[in-house]
Amino acid sequence: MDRPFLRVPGGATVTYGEMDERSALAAGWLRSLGVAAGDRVVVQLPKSVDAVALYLGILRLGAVHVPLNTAYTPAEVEWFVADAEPAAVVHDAGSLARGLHRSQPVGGVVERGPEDLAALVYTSGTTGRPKGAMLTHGNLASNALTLERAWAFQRTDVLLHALPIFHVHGLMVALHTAMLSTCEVIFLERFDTGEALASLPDATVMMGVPTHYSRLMTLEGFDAGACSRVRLLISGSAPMTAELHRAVARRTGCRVLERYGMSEALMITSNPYDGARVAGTVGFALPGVEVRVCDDDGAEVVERAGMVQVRGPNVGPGYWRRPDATSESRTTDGWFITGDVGRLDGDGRLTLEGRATDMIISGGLNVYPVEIEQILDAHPAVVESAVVGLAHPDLGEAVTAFVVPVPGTGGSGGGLTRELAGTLTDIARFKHPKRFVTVEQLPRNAMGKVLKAELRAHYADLFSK
Ligand code: MLC
Repeated sequence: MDRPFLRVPGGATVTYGEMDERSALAAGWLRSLGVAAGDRVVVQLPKSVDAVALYLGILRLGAVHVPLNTAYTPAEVEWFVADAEPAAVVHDAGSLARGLHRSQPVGGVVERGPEDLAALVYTSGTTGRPKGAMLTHGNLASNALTLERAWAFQRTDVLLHALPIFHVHGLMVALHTAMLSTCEVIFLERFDTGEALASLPDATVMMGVPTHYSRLMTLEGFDAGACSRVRLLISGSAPMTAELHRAVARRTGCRVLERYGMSEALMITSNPYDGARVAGTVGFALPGVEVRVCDDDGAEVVERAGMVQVRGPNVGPGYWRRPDATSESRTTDGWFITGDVGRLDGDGRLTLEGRATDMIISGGLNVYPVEIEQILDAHPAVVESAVVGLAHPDLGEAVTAFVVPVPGTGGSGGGLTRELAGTLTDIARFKHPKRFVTVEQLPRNAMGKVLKAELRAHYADLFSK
């Protein structure tokens, strides 16, 4: 197959045939390290052609891919490795390149069934203890086939890819769909706004998080001319405001197609390819996927807000070695409880209205407040803290820490903030609060529960001032 696959700016274009060869080398290298079918392989690598080859090599061997955000600290990685118990950890691009160079290719593919595990994707949780969302080959295959059709991918497409490949969006949504249609991918190492804009005129499809689009909007050149070949702009991983949706349409003539998904269930709903893409909504359940909204008593409701639940071949079997968390996330009749609050209209169009948990989505990355609060609360100058997401023009939501200092410690100004920031070195930088606000006390209800909604409402404009 000499069809172009990954076009790396300033580098060569890797064809599908070359990727096939490289992934066979990656499989050979892993096998020489003792990796066998069913084994986990933890991967923390910068985005590269080799990293894609490694992913495909892992699947080729029947092993399980465990991608980690490159921002995770050694302490975080240590935790994931202890939990996943991998046969190998790949974190050095140089070793990978050398490994590919000297290994014997493994031709063919170790056969796997639809129930077999293909990936573990770690997500944090409301307790601060991350969980590995298990995804099977059946999940990956069904979602990719569905998306290829739903978004009308063709081999003539050129996908602009500036997402990281350690999450389902960049890896499983973008690359799988591209590979199924054997289209070409402009493979940018990271999202640089200027580079993305410069690549756009060659692209027919772009997938991104809302921050990518809001950053493009800051450049005048992001207009109908730059999008002259574009047939589809797709957004996901975080809600796109109706305002941004309309602004992009005015500027480029393209109505962004917003879709909704999560690591545990891949893609769940999508605005239609042909049909109304309504700003502020995430569209309809994808073919083969069922979505329902239930009230607190578990009764299905329409035109009313409730908990979004999903069922279908896209939903993974649960959390790695966490039967407790797995059963908590399932209804007794087997639906996956997303944790998102939404409303279905009579036609089945879903609008998301919030979250049942206080999870924050910053620039398309999930952040769980408890993880940060536990560290801040342990500081001797802190009585207590509350971490919330506040509206942010670039990130959608920005992690913000409200801190009650111990009276008389003098801990109210920049000194305490700097000290607290210094205590967070064991967690990834993207989780660090963008602002610390010292307050005398936290708002509470009669039961003593901190009212985060009140903090969010009161400080709603903190980042727009
Ligand atoms: C980077 N930083 C962030 C951040 N990303 N802070 C908060 N939120 C984020 N998302 C911080 C870094 O810690 C650093 O801080 C500074 O910003 C510069 O780092 P950078 O790496 O140069 O940032 P940048 O390249 O600008 O990255 C921003 C971004 C990136 C929005 C382009 O985060 C991104 O690509 N996000 C997409 C994530 C994604 O793919 N999500 C999909 C999840 S799958 P300091 O302090 O060190 O200077 C999923 C399911 C689904 O959700 O439905 O898709």
